[in-house]
Amino acid sequence: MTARRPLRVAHFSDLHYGPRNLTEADRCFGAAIERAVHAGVDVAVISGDSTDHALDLHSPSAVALVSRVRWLADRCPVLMLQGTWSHEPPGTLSVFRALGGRHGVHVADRIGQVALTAAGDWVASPGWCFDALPEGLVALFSCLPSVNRAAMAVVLGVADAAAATGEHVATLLRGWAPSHALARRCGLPTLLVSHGTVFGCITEHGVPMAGFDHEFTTGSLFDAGAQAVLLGHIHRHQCWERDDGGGRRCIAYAGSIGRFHHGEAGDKGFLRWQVGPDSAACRLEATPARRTVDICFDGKPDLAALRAALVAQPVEGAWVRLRWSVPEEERNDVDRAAMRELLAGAAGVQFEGRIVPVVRVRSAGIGQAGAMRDKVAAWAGVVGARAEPLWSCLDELAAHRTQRIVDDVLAEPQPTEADDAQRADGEVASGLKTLELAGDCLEVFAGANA
Ligand SMILES: [Mn+2]
Repeated sequence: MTARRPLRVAHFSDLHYGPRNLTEADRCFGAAIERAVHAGVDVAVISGDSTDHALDLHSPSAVALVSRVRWLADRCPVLMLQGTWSHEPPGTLSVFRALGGRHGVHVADRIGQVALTAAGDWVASPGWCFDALPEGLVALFSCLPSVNRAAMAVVLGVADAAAATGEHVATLLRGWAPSHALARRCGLPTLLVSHGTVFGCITEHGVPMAGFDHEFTTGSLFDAGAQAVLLGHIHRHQCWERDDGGGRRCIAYAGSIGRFHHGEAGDKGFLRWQVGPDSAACRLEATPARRTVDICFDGKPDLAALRAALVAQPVEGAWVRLRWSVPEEERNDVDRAAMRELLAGAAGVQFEGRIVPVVRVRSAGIGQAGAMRDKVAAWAGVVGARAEPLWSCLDELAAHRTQRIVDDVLAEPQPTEADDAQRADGEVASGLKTLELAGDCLEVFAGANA
């Protein structure tokens, strides 16, 4: 490796190994590292969230991830950065220090710098920054693991931690600038590796992140003075460039290695970087991430419309999410079996039905009424109904067993068509109203007796 040509870096991120993602993560990461090695990269960086959550050592996900990283370490030096603490609980990455391999794996789980030597070894700074650059280095890496929000809250207080985090991070990044400038003067590529949110970035679901508690701004990252900024955390690839006299500099999220959720836009992959002392450029290399398809219905899913949609966009081998929203009374009319049959060629099908609940008027004051008769009157007042017909129902409920009432109602002569015709519309409406009232009244009654 010579320092003359740009350093070739493979940048992987957000692998999220875990039982739920194993197939997708391992297919994509496996393809990515093979491609990176085939392209002859000098060094590999994994910028956080290698795991999705704490993994047992005997889990297939742990075995698969360890095997892949070992395979990589046999071919080039590897730098692994600590990601979000809930995804990688403290200590998760320690096992990779003992992995062995032809090259070392540097685990960056604290703030610090690390030099890559011509022999492909890692030399870590004792503190947060090198006092003097070590001998024989070919590239300088500054590492800021995911900021531990809980630790920040302990140190700064809960109220101040969120907003103050960005300021502390900016101070640290500026603190690294002199060492980056020194390395650049020595003709060395400088790289900053971190994991967090850049103000104004766009998530994989198209949401702009514009809160005031994000770790970074593009300004604070460029102020670190590194030529390349390799980021993890946001699962969508995106980059920012600047050329302000120090040559082209670039900040980039690699994005997640695979497509782990429905609705994620854009290609998935890893980044191939070329970083020189005064230049940086990256390019996304796509991984064989799974294809997802969203089909949405405003109301009840329409099978004819679904058939038409599948002709327009075949879902063979894709992961399909079908969404609908129906009023509560139509919830049982959705034919899931028929839809499943139409989607038989898909690799996976996820149904997301939203039930729009029936909104009931709360009867204010009903709780204060003592007697059941008063409760019914209060309720009738709120909904504008006549209470009198219900009082006779109440009396009957108090006097007779339910079955007896039902039997009596069924024994009554059914109205003839002539009777029906005689009824005024208003009476029908009032009858319906009374039935509704009776239903609610029974609920109240049952509640009172419970
Ligand atoms: Mn992640």
